[in-house]
Amino acid sequence: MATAPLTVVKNVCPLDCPDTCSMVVTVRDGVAVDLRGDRDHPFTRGFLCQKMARYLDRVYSPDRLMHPMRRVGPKGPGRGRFERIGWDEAIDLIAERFRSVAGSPDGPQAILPYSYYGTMGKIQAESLDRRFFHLLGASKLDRTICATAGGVGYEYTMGAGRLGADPMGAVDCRLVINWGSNTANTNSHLWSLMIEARKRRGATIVTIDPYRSPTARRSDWHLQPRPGTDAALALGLMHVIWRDLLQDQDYLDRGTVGADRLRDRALDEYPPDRVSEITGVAAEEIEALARRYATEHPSLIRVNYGLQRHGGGGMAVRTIACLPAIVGAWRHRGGGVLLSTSGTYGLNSMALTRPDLSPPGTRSINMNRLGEALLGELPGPPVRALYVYNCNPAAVAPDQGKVVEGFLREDLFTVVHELFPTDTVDYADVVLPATSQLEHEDIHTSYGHHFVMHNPRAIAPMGESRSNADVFRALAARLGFAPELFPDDETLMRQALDGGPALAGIAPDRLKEAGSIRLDLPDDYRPFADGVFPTPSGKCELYSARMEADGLDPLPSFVPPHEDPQTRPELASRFPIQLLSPPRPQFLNSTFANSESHRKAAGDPTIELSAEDAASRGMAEGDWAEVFNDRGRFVARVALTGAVRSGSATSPGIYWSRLVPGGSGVNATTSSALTDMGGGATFFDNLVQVRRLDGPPPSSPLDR
Ligand SMILES: Nc1nc2c(c(=O)[nH]1)N[C@H]1C(S)=C(S)[C@@H](COP(=O)(O)OP(=O)(O)OC[C@H]3O[C@@H](n4cnc5c(=O)[nH]c(N)nc54)[C@H](O)[C@@H]3O)O[C@H]1N2
Ligand SMILES: Nc1nc2c(c(=O)[nH]1)N[C@H]1C(S)=C(S)[C@@H](COP(=O)(O)OP(=O)(O)OC[C@H]3O[C@@H](n4cnc5c(=O)[nH]c(N)nc54)[C@H](O)[C@@H]3O)O[C@H]1N2
Ligand SMILES: [Mo]
Repeated sequence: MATAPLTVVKNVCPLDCPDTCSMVVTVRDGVAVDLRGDRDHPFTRGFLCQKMARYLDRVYSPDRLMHPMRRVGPKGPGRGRFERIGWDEAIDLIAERFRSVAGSPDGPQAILPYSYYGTMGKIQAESLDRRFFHLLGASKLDRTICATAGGVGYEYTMGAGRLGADPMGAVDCRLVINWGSNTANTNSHLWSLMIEARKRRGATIVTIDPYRSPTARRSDWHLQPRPGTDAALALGLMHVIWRDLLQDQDYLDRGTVGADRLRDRALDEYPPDRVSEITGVAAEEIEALARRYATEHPSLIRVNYGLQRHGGGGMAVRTIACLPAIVGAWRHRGGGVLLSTSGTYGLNSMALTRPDLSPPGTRSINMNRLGEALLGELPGPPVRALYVYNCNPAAVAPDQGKVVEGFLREDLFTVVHELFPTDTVDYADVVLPATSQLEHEDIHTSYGHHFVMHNPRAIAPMGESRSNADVFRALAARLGFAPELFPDDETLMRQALDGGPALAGIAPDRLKEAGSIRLDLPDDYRPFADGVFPTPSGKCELYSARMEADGLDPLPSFVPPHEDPQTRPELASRFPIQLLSPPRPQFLNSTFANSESHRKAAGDPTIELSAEDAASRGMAEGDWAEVFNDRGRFVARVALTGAVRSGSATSPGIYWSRLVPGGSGVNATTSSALTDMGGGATFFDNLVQVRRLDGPPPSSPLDR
């Protein structure tokens, strides 16, 4: 905490974003008065995104939750339903309820923790919370809402889910492909390196996205496939590369297994004409991109999350991950594919989270099936107590109608630890106030660069707020758990950093002093330049025996979306529009969607339609429309941006239901069906119908 009247500290952006920025914060008399991007940090390079530039508004927002509360009114949105209580009473209420559920015939597995990455900090997001729920014997949560489909597909191929090209090397590239990646918004510091590559090396920036996203608009070349058809597109590229003998045969021979079998499949089954039919991308474009990809080096494919959120998302990422090996892109500085860098760290997450403390045989619940879990549709005991932190599931989880129906259960005991009165807080029995990133200590890794970072506490906690780790210490003490398993932050930091070779020499003291330290990696980091991969065969597995053993196609193939108009014509006759719902640049998932300035910049919820689809429904720009399917509905304003093809639509999110007309968000229509691998979410695999709303839009829940 600041003792001198004026201090300058370096904090770390807590958001779930690959950039993990270093922020310079000025504190005067204990109050943070300025916050900006760190000029000295090699990846942050002096700028913050439009969301975080106003983080101080969030820290000092009058809407912050300032003290614990318990529910006195009915569950659901509406004012005056909570009353203030003290921390002791709150901890007592939770401990008592956990004890009684654990001691009942349903047992401790009727308790479910539910969290994601409201903060990415290791201490606040995955340390004492895990230990606490393991010791309690609670159900485990499979954290699948974001990255597991592609992570598993990539891992089968490469042997590690989160090792890839060095993002800093993007500046050296001559060809950059944003594949299902809205890089300009969701990874803006990598985008700035891509722009620099364009300036310095004349790099061509390509974007592959069914939506003409801000990134696509600013690229040199935009390919616009039908949603969920990326694996077919990648196989079409392979067809052309092998047909025209453009492959890097030396790299294929040394660094891969199964090249001949993959070549045969690509040549036999994925000629450009057929791929064009599946994807809607012209055969000439497929030919042209294949030729450029095979011959222009260094080339980077930034494969991100957009294409993973479909039924075949795992296979799509696996297929794309094969491409650099076929053309030898890994040889070059900056070349290859980048999904995530987080596997480079080797942080000791076992020591932090202690999975050994969980009783053997404890069930795991897939977080994408929260609705089913709360409505008793999954095997095992019912969920009777839920503890939510770092997450806003009432807004972000799929099949919102089901999730809300579950949350409304009178017999469900729900705790929500939050900074703000979110949609999820509306259903809480006990609300706990959380600290912001300036108010607690943490350490950070990143999934988009290679620095380890320390976040000091810069100001005192606002009101009575407490950090996640502090609350678990208090709960553990009340339940009589061994205190040595709930040590101070310093000890946790030391345990986490006692990890793999890339962390050599990075101890808490040195990290605190430096703020940010690059992992012990060569300057010219090229993880697979020599064709050696951490797979069972030691090579890039174009053919995967492990996939075969797991009952999957061992070769890359096209797995259509669950709700694909080509393969589900009967469904598409009722719901003809494929709806994508990626985040808006002003929001971070649902974070900031309650902030006045961010909401003003974002405007009302919109649905972007093609002019043709709008006209055939009698809709014009700005009209309110109802978007619906068998799962649910939401309302949004029609926007004719020219950014989508007929038959698809985009509704950027994620708005809070309690703050929008109609009281539900885009996730009222999304499905809790899972991906082919990794149990991932299929948010963008979503057929809907759209109709014009006559008259004014319905009121929002808080207007009632
Ligand atoms: N501003 C901002 N930044 C963020 C976030 C945020 O909410 N706001 N969220 C953070 C988080 S948690 C994550 S996981 C990342 C996500 O980062 P990105 O992966 O960039 O995420 P999206 O914007 O969801 O999807 C990227 C693009 O994929 C497209 N897409 C959808 N379906 C398909 C498809 O079938 N094929 C192809 N080729 N493209 C498709 C979408 O139209 C979208 O433009 O961003 C992080 N950064
Ligand atoms: N339709 C659709 N749905 C999506 C997506 C999409 O693109 N389309 N994106 C998906 C993706 S990629 C993701 S990652 C998920 C993200 O879903 P969430 O992880 O729920 O992310 P946020 O909406 O940012 O909510 C995080 C919450 O954590 C709180 N928080 C922040 N710091 C702390 C802290 O220190 N302690 C506590 N207790 N709370 C804290 C914030 O106030 C915020 O309300 O959403 C998914 N949902
Ligand atoms: Mo995410």
